[in-house]
Amino acid sequence: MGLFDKKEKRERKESKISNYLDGYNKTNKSLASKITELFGGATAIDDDLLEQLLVVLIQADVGVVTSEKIIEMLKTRIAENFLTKKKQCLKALMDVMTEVYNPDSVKELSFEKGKTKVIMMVGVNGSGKTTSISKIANYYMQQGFTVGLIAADTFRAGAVDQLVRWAERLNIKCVSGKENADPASVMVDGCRYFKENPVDIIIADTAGRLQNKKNLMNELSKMKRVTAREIEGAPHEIWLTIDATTGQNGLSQAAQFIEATDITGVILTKMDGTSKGGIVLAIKDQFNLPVRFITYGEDIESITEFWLEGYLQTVIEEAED
Ligand SMILES: Nc1nc2c(ncn2[C@@H]2O[C@H](COP(=O)(O)OP(=O)(O)O)[C@@H](O)[C@H]2O)c(=O)[nH]1
Ligand SMILES: [Mg+2]
Repeated sequence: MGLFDKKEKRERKESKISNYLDGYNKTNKSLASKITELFGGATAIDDDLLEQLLVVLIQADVGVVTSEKIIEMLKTRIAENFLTKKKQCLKALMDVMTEVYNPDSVKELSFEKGKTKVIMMVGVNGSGKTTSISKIANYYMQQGFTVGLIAADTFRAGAVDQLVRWAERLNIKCVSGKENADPASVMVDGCRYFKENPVDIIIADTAGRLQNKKNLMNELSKMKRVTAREIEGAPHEIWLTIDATTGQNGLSQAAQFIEATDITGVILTKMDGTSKGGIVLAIKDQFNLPVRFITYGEDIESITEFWLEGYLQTVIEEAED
């Protein structure tokens, strides 16, 4: 890697963090302020404080299991290192959250110019698949990638049109079938079109029907199978949209998708509508899935790549000793 590449990579990383913070600051950061408030009012690092911290985490959608795990780990660190200052304890909390998220287990996304990769977007209806596809397309186009779309959500009236309109605005190709067409056949058409007219990233919309798990599983595996037949190694990513405002409920719906297919990452949507950013930790700890992007508005720019350091910086603000 040349010197220039390194510099470019570092700059990209820095701009990613600042975008992340900008994006996240648009949400109302209540987890952070609750933690700050809790520590601000505490007189000592004791069981009582940790008990209250547990409640704060659970209320912020970290989930009972993951929250209890965090508190246990924190207790051990406090005891082993004789931590008595609030600042030390907050630092330990940040370390524990990092350990729970386990960033080393997350492989970096690798899109390459001139090498077609396919992203399949799945998720419950209304969770933000179509909107996120447009945002992600725009995001990668700004980085110089070429992007094409496949509108394979043929079950819902208007879903195809919605994506086609976005593609027009972005001035990119969207391969679509008629409403009620077999989604797998639209997928095949799309892959074939982009084999003739290559792009770096193909993003495919799918139907989010959740009639029953068997049905969902069959449909998603068919989509996967036909895509793999057309493009080697595809789909390279299967991203699941989770509406952050639905909290633990959203997680149990997400679980059905996770059981139905090989999800590789999560797009956490509608972060502007919730103060409960803790869901990020629950998703990673419970499903071992990284959050790849968060979205925070209806505007096409309201998206940012997920960045653990940025996230934790917003969760744990500086507290006075
Ligand atoms: N406030 C907010 N609304 C969003 C966000 N993402 C999507 N939406 C809205 O959520 C609704 C459903 O989104 P859509 O992309 O159609 O969901 P799909 O059914 O999964 O494809 C639409 O009204 C979107 O404008 C977001 O990040 N913030
Ligand atoms: Mg849709």
